[in-house]
Amino acid sequence: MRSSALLLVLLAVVSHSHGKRPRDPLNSFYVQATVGQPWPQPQAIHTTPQQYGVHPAAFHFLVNQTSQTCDLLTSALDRYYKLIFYPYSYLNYILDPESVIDEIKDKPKKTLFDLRDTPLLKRLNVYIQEPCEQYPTLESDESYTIVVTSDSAVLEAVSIWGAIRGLETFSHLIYPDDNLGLAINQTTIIDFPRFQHRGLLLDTSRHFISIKTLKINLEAMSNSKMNVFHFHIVDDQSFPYESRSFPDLSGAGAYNQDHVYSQEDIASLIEFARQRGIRVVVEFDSPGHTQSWGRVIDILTHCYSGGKPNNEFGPMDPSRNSTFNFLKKMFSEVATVFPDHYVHLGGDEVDFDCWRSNPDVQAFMKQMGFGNDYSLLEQYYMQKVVDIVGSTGKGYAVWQEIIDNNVTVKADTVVEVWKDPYPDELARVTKLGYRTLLSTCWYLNYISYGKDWVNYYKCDPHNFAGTDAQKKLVVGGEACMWGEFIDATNVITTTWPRAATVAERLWSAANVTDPNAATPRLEEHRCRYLRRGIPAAPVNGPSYCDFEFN
Ligand code: CP6
Repeated sequence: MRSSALLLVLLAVVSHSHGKRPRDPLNSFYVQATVGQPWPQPQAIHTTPQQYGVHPAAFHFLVNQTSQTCDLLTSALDRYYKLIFYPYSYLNYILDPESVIDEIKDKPKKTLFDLRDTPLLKRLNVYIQEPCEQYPTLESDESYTIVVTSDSAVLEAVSIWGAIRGLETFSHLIYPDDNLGLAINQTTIIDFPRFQHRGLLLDTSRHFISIKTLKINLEAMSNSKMNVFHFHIVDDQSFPYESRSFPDLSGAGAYNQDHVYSQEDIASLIEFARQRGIRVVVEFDSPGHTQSWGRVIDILTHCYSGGKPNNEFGPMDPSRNSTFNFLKKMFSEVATVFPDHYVHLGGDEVDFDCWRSNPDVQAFMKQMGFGNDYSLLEQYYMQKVVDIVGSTGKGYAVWQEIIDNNVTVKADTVVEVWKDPYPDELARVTKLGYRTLLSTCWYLNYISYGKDWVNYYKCDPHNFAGTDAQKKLVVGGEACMWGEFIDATNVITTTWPRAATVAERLWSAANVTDPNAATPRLEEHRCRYLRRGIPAAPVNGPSYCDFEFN
């Protein structure tokens, strides 16, 4: 960033920084939250005990005269103003912008008259260096600095995305205070992410999740600076994506016609994500995990037993041209509907038994000289799919099996590691020169008693033997919430704040690893979620929030 000298000075003092502490640090029977501390931990933060009052009638955002600006910035400023001063009304407002802010419930407890002898923070000056991009990308710059001194604060960023991250941090610095209503301490922050890809996977095939709940999840992601929504939209059990070219896919493949995402739904979700600097990377997993696709279109392998088709179906049928003609149409549509450069092509857990049983597939294997090695057939299928998707101009992400089975993919392919032992796999994938993502240790769908987040917190994507060049190929990671036991009743409470601990691992410096130091801040973060209307579950054992969820 602009002032690396300042960064060094700040890093030198970061260990002395003293935000507000819990009120009763001696009580060890329950966990107490910090006050005004951001989550995830910034790269460098220095605060002093000097407090300023923050009042809705005295404070405003200002875009610097020489700053770049755009609709993304003006709407972010509007949102953060409401989030800071009217947190109880905020979620309703963003889900339905026509709804009115309930100022009676949210009315500030202090008047400006009460605060007449208090130093007040009057403005945050926002400055963005570069013209806004339309959509965030893997390469986006999310760095920012915040300086809160006197009655003015300054937020500087290279890009709109950095400004959005900085506004989130700014909102964490402001805390409810008995004397001042809302307060902020004198603070300097220099911040940037350790990893570029900080994702969360939700699975909408095993259980449908409404657009409203997906938006609440996106809001929760932006509160923890996560920036990729991995939309595992279809799978064996259901096909809720309403395709323009193949409407019958959801017609027969969805659980029912209320359990479908229309093109408008998808567009509104992508826009909601864009406003928060979140990429939507959609996954159309194949050749396995495609049973729901096969209910109306004849693209799956017909399985045989005793020399006859047995009415069961396997993975996509690579022996028929019609399969690939279908995929060409399907993926060229997907390329236009989802603006992100990347599409996730899946490729995991392909079962060879059905392929083995089918005489046409057997003949094809012979014709291609694959012998009995069905991983060569998988390789052949995947090669065709990546070429099809590559020709639409898109890049792609795949699950690790694709590389394990020696498929050659484009140099910008992102390989997602999900199996143990993950250090070996990260070493293997990066040795081949591919970019990679870690998800193995962040399978949030495993639910257990106790502080399971400590294990997420300890896991690190650089925890493998490799050169610096290999480490640079790790672009980040993803928390995965598979949907077998998850729907709108529990997706938010089960994902949050557990995913936030992954978010801190992926954003904060490599040496931010102490779960004991993180605990009071995580407690504050969870209480902040509640205050903002997001039902994040308790994860630290006994505790309370000043604002409990009702
Ligand atoms: N569905 C798909 C799944 C899983 C995967 N792919 C999965 C496997 C093991 C666990 C959780 C989820 N349900 N399509 C693996 C990438 Cl523990």
